[in-house]
Amino acid sequence: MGAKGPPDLDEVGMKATRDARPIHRVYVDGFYMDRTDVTNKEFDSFVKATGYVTVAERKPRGEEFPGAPPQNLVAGSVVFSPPDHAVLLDNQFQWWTYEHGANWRHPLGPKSDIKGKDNFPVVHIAYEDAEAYSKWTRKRLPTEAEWEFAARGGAAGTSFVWGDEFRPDGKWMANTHQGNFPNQDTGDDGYAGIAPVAQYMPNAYGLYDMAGNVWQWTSDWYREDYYRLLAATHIVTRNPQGPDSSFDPSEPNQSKKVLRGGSFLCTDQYCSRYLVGTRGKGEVSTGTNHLGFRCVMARQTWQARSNRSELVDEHHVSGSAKHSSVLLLR
Ligand SMILES: [Ca+2]
Ligand SMILES: [Cu+2]
Repeated sequence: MGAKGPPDLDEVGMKATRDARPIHRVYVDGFYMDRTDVTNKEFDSFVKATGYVTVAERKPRGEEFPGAPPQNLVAGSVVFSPPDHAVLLDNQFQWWTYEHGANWRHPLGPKSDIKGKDNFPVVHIAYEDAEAYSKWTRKRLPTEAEWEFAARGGAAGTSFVWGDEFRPDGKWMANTHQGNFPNQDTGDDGYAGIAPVAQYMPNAYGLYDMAGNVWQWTSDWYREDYYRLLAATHIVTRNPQGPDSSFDPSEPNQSKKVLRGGSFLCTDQYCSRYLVGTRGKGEVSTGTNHLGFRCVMARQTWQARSNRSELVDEHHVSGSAKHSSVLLLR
């Protein structure tokens, strides 16, 4: 696991590969993974069946935010709201706003909706929302290692989930950001902002959007030094589950899980997180309009559930995660 990148990457924006080193081997057992991110339509079925209310739709409780004036305790979520002019990339609050009334049904705020967007990834999903959905489908969230293994599609050490060239034959392979970040999104790749799922080529395992479009939750706690700790053991960890707790030196009081994949906002001007192996992080109760998820299922669970023994599309893979196989849910 981990990411390589051009050496000057360390000097740009968010320093994409600093917490993704050293590159080290891990082992993961075979599993099934959703081909796409969970869509609005799928999430809607869950909400209809269970009456589930997402974190962004709940009024924040005073006890959780001692000292906050009551008028500030309003349900909402974080929305990308770019300035109309170029800004220094030193403060993300220039382009992120807490928007009252923003949630999965209203991704850009109360005046927006998801009509006609059934096949868009669901967004404004906090970690517990993603977990609740996973349980309802009798799946679970992937570990960070499972996610990266699946994303690499059987190729070890490439820069992107599709290979080493960002645009092979001039083709766009993922929904990322073009134009000047953050104030201008030219949509050269076909989409300014979010795209429906599965608009670009899948990776070699048949998984769509494992780079770009929306970030995806994993079940691992985020620690900046986790790869150094794992690598220092000098053993190939089997099915790593992440550290026991979260620690992000830049925001030490927040509990964060690892995010993977990058989003429609990723650009080499700032975060470059469409590079496979790079890591993101998200505070567990905070959703945004560029964060979604997909689920996995253990091989045994799938077999028991589908009541059949033959495996669909099994790949035996060498490379960074030897002996493993990824099994795709269709
Ligand atoms: Ca785009
Ligand atoms: Cu990004």
